[in-house]
Amino acid sequence: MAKGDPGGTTRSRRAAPRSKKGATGDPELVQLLTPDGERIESHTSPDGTEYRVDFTDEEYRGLYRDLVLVRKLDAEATALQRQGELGLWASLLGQEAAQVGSGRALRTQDMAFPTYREHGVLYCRGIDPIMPLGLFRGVDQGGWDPNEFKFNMYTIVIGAQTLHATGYAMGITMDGKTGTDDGEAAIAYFGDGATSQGDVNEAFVWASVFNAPLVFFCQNNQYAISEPLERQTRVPLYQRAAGFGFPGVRVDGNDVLASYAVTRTALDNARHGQGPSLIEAYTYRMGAHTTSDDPTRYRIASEVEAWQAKDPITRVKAFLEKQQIADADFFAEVDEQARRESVHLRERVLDMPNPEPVTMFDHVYPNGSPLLDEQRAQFTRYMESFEGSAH
Ligand SMILES: Cc1ncc(C[n+]2csc(CCOP(=O)(O)OP(=O)(O)O)c2C)c(N)n1
Ligand SMILES: [Mg+2]
Repeated sequence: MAKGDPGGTTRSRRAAPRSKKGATGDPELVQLLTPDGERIESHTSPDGTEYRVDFTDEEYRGLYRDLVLVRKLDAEATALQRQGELGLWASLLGQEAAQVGSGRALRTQDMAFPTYREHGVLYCRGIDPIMPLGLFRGVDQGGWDPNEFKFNMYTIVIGAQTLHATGYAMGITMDGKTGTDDGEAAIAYFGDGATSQGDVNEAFVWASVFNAPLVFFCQNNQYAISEPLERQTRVPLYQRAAGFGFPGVRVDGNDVLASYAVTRTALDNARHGQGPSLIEAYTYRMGAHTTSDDPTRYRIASEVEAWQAKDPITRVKAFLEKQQIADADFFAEVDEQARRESVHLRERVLDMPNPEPVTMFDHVYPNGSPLLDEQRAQFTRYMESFEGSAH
């Protein structure tokens, strides 16, 4: 899908085939596309907010392409780690719709603060998907410019980025950049486990009382490594927002259309000066926490199978087929593009040069420091001490 303003233009649109209200039987869960690929025209939340999307056929096909590409690139990264080419990989498998839906809902001026798993959002921001692989191969620090792409560096410290995002969003207000259609907003990604962190709760307080233009986007993938959701909360996560004084909404995180709709609404509310909100994208981590984890130790196969039936890509494909928006040639062409891009990704990873060890002192401070210079010199002498030896 091209970067820009999908769902908000006036080109010819495909109306939702039929209205199918309350398909999940859960009025609190925003869903616009069922697991079977049925379109739900709109969803009205208990607070009266109506969610709907209005995409052209081309835009629907674009979302499908995004989903397939990010899944394929992610699978390639997992394979590279298994072959010893990456130190670690945190797979997004199962979370593609939450990431592509929210990522495409961002407007160009919006700033995103990711965790370590947001490869799909990174892709939507127009960043070369090779970038995080350098980080996980241990040959660079990530390498993209957060200001250029409006996508901050990956953050491994659980929840810390919600504070960074809150400070950034408060800055947007101080700069007077809210209140209009082209105002700015920020979005902070985090997981279900992160909601137990002090940082996240402090971010909620600050964003609330300063009315910061910020969307808290929680991907509830049901686990924090091996800890299941019931060890984090006794109430649905989106309801936590009420205690902090801002709205919360739960969306089907395996539904790319609903994820797009709720994020677009929340960001637009924020940019118009209506303050923060919390989105709980209800989803599932289909794979391991990272390549260092073995999920068979703490969850049963039937649970994984139940979520396989809610796969975020299968339902878009079913919809495109049923509505004759895409044919077999289109699906084959997308698969071929995904194959080509993953081969290209692999080739570029294998070509990554190993950095000189001494370069770890670069980029610590913009203008260096005397202490750092001293450490670099000491390290250089240490490395030189090995020259000519067998070690
Ligand atoms: C402050 C901090 N504590 C602990 C960890 C170790 N750790 C890494 S990932 C993780 C679980 C995070 O779970 P969640 O927030 O649900 O995100 P998910 O990985 O499921 O996307 C933990 C505890 C860490 N990185 N940072
Ligand atoms: Mg989690």
